[in-house]
Amino acid sequence: MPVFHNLYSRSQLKPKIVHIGFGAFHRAHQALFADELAQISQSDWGYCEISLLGGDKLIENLRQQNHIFTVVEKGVNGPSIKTVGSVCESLHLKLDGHEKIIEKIAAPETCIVSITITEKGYGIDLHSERLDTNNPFIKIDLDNFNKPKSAIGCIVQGLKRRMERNLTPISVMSCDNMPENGRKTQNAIVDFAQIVDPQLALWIQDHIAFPSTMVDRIVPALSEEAQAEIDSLVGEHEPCGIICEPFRQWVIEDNFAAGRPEWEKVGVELVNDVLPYEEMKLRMLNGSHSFLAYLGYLAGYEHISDCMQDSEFKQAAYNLMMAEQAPTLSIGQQVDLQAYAQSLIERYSNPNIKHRTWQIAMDGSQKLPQRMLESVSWHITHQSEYPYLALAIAAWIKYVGGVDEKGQRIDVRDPKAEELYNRFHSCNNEVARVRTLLDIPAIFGSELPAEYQFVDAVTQAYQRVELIGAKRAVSELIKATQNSERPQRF
Ligand code: NAI
Ligand code: CS2
Repeated sequence: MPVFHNLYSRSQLKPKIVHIGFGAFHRAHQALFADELAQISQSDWGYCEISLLGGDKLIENLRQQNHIFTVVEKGVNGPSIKTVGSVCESLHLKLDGHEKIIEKIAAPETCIVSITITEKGYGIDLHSERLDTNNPFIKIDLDNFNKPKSAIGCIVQGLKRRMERNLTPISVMSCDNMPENGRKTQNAIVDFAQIVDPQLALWIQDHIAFPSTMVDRIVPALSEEAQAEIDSLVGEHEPCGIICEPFRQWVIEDNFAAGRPEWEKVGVELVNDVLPYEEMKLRMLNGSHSFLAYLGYLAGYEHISDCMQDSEFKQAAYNLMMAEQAPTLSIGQQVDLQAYAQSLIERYSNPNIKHRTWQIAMDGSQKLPQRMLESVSWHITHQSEYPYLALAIAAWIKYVGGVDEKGQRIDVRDPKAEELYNRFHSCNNEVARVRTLLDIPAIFGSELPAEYQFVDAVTQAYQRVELIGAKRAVSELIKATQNSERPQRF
């Protein structure tokens, strides 16, 4: 059990933030910020953790450790060990049932419900940006609203009780990697409420705040090797520990209905408009991450840091950021994007962070729009070229076909995995295969697949990947673009 030796008394904390999604990221990010704030102030902002799907063993272990856990930050010069004490309570759907979870959201002392449940957890159609009522989790909850199992269903039920009991309105804050994550969360919740109780939908719209956030810290899923390393650093088995990089960033829209922690005291940026930061991070960081994930996986690189050992992959990631993502961003006046790209390459190169390309490749159907397709649309409007984005989309197509370059099966994890596989294997030629994968409105919308040049660019890139493999396709693209006016140095 980790020994708590931080500077504050944990009894000062109240579970004023209810967090849904006690995964790797939350532990190394929001929970750590709250801990550091309590160390330097009289902050009483503690967490009640809620997990709805999987992770019941983790919650049991957390309870056995009095909700204290370890975060290990690993830079290039070795680890720094932090003990986090900001969590006061925990609930799990399987262990505690839905009623306790709903009551926690409705509790008078709850001020903020925050969320990290992955992009797919919201049940939003990425193109209409509204609730997808055919999403299996949402459908079940709409049919049985009194016993919700999804995050959206639980929050709506909790807010309903707050309205009925005339309690203070609260804030619901997404910390997932989606642009305008506040507005999307609001859409999902209001659309759900509109179906079950239109009066509640109006109350939510009028009273609940949905601040948007930009969140950043690379926190790989825990491997057996990482677990052994944590245990050895802590001196005993620490099943709730997690390893992450030293860098972290959190930009929050300062829009709260029932107060908020003084996060600015621990380096959080509170701003009026988060969208420019979200777009910068999602396109520069997550866009290049997905590029490296699909091409790197196909080229046989297990980790992002392995990709960085290949000078051409490193150059390609930088070229993608500077030539095809940076020009699409409105934040370029305020932020030195070249320095930002450079810092991302340094973070990816950290040999002590083992971030699997396979992990990042997961859920591509939920990630491509904000990471790549918005940029493609920008280039089409501005009549500029986007060969790195086209190559990344082509590599995604090859990847979701489920067979790698050596003929081995790929374990494709995606809510649309079956549909993607079936579409891929229903075609016996490359042109038709690209066409049928781009013709998925929930991913590509209706405008992009109608752009002849887009379809052609992806088809040609896909044919190159099939013919010469991912590694050579990257190498040839570097050569083909090195004499253009694109920045070549990092
Ligand atoms: P994780 O797999 O460790 O945790 C995911 C959590 O989401 C789990 O608690 C799981 O129960 C919950 N969840 C998944 N699907 C759900 C659903 N349909 N309904 C309700 N809960 C669901 O993943 P991790 O690393 O914590 O990442 C989660 C999200 O955090 C990412 O998808 C991303 O949006 C955001 N994030 C992650 C970063 C990272 O480096 N790991 C960095 C920045 C943001
Ligand atoms: C990654 C992100 O898994 C992924 O898709 O691109 O989780 C990435 O590590 C974080 O956004 C970094 O902040």
